[in-house]
Amino acid sequence: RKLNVAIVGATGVVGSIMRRLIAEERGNWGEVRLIASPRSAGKVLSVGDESIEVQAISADVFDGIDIAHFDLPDEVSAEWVPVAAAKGVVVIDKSGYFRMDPDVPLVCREANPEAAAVRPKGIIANANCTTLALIPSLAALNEAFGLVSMSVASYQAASGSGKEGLEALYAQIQKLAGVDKVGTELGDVRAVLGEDFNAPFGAPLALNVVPKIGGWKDDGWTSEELKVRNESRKILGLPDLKVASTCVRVPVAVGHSQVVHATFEREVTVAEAHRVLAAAEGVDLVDDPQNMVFPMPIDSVGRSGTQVGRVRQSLDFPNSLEFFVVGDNLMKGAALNSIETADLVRRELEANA
Ligand code: 11C
Repeated sequence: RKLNVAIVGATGVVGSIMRRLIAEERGNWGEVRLIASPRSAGKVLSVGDESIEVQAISADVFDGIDIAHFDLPDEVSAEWVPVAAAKGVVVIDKSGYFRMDPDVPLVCREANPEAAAVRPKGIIANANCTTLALIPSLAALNEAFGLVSMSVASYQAASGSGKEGLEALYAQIQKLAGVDKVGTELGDVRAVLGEDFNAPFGAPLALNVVPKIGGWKDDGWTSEELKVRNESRKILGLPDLKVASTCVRVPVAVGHSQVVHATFEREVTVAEAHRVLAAAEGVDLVDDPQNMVFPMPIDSVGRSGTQVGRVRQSLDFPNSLEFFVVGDNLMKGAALNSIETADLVRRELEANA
């Protein structure tokens, strides 16, 4: 029989991409079930040309499901993921709640596909979108040259905060659009937007950058910065990898960009790095800067691969490379990675059936 799949959190911005991606591989699945909060129950959403009614989350709604993609806030996943897993469902969870649990694999197929098969709790975690944009290129470079440390700075899109973030950015742009020379006088952007526009980023985002993503943690770090460090170490299987990360929100709709300074066990030339990156799974090498060919978020929307370019051997650190990475935070950063992990599990379950 064909396996049955559920999308839990089907109504959000990632949920709509999940529905599109599942529609593209519809033939692999039996039933596709859409699940969301009781507020959204009864809505009818499309999966390709099928219309499917959204069901309210409950224990019974997981009956008969083989694999479930969860895209819910951490605290809601914490409650419902174990309920689904207890019913024998293999859960692929996009929240941050289970990622660092030693009994929950954190899977990115370009780095550790084998980890998907070892899931003592029946749960597989999907990493943070910023981490996932880095992993395909880092995994390939690590295998070739031995990654020792990395320092990253992110330029993250508003849609990392979901529908609310995207709508807030558009509303701010609209409000500022007709104001002559706005952004050239101290305080003028805040004065036009008013306090209401501080949500959800904590400050205006239009005509601005905000160096704070996620919650505050000890010693001035943000949760996002710690996720990049902890999750990269776990996925790459490098528990001692030295990582420095600063995460910044920029007024971009979709696509998380990152500047990476990565240090290897030996000297790495640009030609060597290009050769590895050009062959790497999940990486599009986009590196012809003289012709203005380099990764940019507006050119990465909807693409499956992560784009890598501006590769340079560091002038003062011969063992280090500088490069620029862009990944669609809703695709590889969320929906696509979950789909790819489900593909590994589906093949395994079908082979063992
Ligand atoms: C952002 N990366 O751009 C965050 C959103 O751990 O999955 C995703 C948070 C997470 O705001």
